[in-house]
Amino acid sequence: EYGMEKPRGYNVSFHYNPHVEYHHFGSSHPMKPWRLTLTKQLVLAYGLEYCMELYEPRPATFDELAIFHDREYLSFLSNVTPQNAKPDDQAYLAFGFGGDSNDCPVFDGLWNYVSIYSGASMNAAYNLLNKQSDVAINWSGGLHHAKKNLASGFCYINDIVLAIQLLLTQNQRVLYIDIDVHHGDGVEAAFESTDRVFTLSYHKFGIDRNGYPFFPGTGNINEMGPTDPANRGKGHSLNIPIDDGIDDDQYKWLFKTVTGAVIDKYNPTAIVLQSGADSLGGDRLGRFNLNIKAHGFCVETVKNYGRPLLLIGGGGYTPRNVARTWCHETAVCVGAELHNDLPTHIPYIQAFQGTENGGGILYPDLHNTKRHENLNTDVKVRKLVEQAMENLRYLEG
Ligand code: TV7
Ligand code: CA
Ligand code: ZN
Repeated sequence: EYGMEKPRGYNVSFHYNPHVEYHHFGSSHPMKPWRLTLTKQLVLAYGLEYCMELYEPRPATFDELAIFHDREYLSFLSNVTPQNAKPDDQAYLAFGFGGDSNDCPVFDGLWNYVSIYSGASMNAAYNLLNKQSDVAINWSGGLHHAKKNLASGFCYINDIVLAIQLLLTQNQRVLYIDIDVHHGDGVEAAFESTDRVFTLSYHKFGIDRNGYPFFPGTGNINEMGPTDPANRGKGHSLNIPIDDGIDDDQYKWLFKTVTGAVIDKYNPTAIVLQSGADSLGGDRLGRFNLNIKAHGFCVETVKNYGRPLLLIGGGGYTPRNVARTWCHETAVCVGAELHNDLPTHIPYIQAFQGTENGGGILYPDLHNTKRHENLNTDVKVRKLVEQAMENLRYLEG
């Protein structure tokens, strides 16, 4: 079907509203929207804007967000401010704000922030629908933990669910792939009762020394969606639980083998890839030991299937490496190779210089076994693939 099309230009679009950068979760909070400023600076410094269409999307509206989210939740989210917030209020805690961890703080401009990143994902999805783009990119999105009436894990609005809902208007089957180090639980939950979306997440899974499960604590290999045979969504989720310290070769093999099998069996007409950069080595919250090019290998692998692709961001808590990775992956999409020496005449160049910050190059070695020893043996990784293949048998008749 795809091979029959006559050759034509390959279009990549970049959907970005710079106002997203100016929001702050709080000084000690690991989620830093200015990592998007760094990303944009690298993309521009390498001249990648000449290889794609740039869009500055408007913020999503209340009604657009209500296609997935509950109106009572949206009313709360759109009205709450640091000044009027009552941290002991029932609604406040029930909707996932504040709490002991303060994962989802109420900060200035919160509503503005969520409508901007959501508007960008929806704008990107529309570009795929009207065939203006083959690949549409929104690095400000990918907030995969948000539920219809609950903020969770730094995520308030689930822009991924909203974008997939748009893609479903013209696609019979959408594949969602998630390489953020955390389980893509919100997207999985939103589509658990349909066979028109297949969700595949790779993530760290397990109990830590302190007795807490790695967030959000779900996504074991046996979690494949609903178990009721009458539920159409049965078997339409695949979770790949991974231990600390996985290296490039293991991850690349795991990703290529499992993702390839899912695409072959499910045959999606559109793909959404959440490319959370917290699966890199040296991430402040992550546990893996991936280098930038191994992370980018996942993007390249998916892109090469030639289906309409929505590429979105997600986690990523060491900003300089988030920027490096998303710049590299933008280049992968347009088919450009980037030189390793960073252009020096760029704003914020100091963020990338010095041995601590990656020595002024695009591809520093991030593999660090001192920080996270590799607990994944090759035998374990092979067993995981075997179990994943076994799970995929549910997709057959
Ligand atoms: C998509 N890890 C989001 C990932 C969300 C992870 C968590 C923090 C954290 C929050 C802070 C903060 C932090 C240094 C790190 C279960 C608890 C934590 C018991 C004490 N510093 C994405 C969410 C995760 C907030 N949450 O997938 C303000 O780390 O683990 C938890 C929750 C509650 C119970 N406590 C442990 O990447 C974007 N939060 C500093 C300030
Ligand atoms: Ca994941
Ligand atoms: Zn994450």
